[in-house]
Amino acid sequence: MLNRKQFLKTGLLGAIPLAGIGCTNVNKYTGSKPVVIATWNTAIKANKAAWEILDKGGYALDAVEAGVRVEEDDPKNMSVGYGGRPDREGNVSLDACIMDDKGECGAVVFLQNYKNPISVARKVMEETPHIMLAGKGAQQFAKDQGFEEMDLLTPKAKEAWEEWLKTSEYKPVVNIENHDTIGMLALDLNGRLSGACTTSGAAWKMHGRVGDSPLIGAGLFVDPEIGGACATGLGEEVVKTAGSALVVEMMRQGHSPEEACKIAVDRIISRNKRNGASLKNTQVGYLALNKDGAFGAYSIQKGFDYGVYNKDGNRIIDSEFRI
Ligand code: SD4
Repeated sequence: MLNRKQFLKTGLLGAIPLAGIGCTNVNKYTGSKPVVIATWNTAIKANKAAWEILDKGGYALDAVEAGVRVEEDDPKNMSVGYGGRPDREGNVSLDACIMDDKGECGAVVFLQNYKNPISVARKVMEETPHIMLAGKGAQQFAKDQGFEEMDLLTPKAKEAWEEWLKTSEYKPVVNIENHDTIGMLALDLNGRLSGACTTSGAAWKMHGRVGDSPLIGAGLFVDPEIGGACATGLGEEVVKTAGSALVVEMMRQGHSPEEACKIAVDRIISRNKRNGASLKNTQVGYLALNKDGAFGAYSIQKGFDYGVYNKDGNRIIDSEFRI
């Protein structure tokens, strides 16, 4: 699918049927289902796993869980699951949340020693009266649910941490140390929307720090009637502006997924501007998918990309950006 800029560049805009013409700021392109989208270029593998479920008519919730698990299991992805970069003290702690087509949700924060927080989050949603479990309680719950306990610190992540210890400076690097958290949104053939977001959080974070990724409304939000959104990048900025909920609300008001993401990015920019703060070293990227299967993205800085798998195949798209 072409994004808005590509439409404008190729002069195809006039030929494409637009929904909501006549209403200001409405710029919604026709989507298709099933479709899955996910943050960063690691999404190719993750989206493939999700697509295998969607293509058979499977459930969007199963698709997003299976999709993001691919990255949780992969030690090469150092922002998620097994092999994730540790905190300043050398501990790997994971955060994740999941949301289904009924608006139900589950989350785990500061989970240690279990590599698939997304599946633990799903169990929280399905097996408990709660939404979120943290720390030792989440760990105990994972154990009780039969998840396998393991050491998540790989030699490569340990080496990177030891290197960092030489300076011990907490200076997140745009698109590098906050890279590769996976947020995924899927719409299945039956029109069911679901989303998942999972991360090891900001590299070299303080022990106990939790970011946006497991927070419903910040790192992920799904309104089955409207669409879903997820975030990646410096979580503190996303939380301060209730990022993913804001994106969904903007879609509710008639904005296209890309426009909705742009508004949420602009909110971060204007907040920082008001406070005289620089965003030079800050990246945040949003992804959005509406209930028609149209999608879009927007980031603060250049360098954010995302994967889409729909009837047109599995590919990576560069996000539009502000700076
Ligand atoms: C966090 N948002 O914990 C996450 C980090 C991230 O790609 O997105 N990394 O702040």
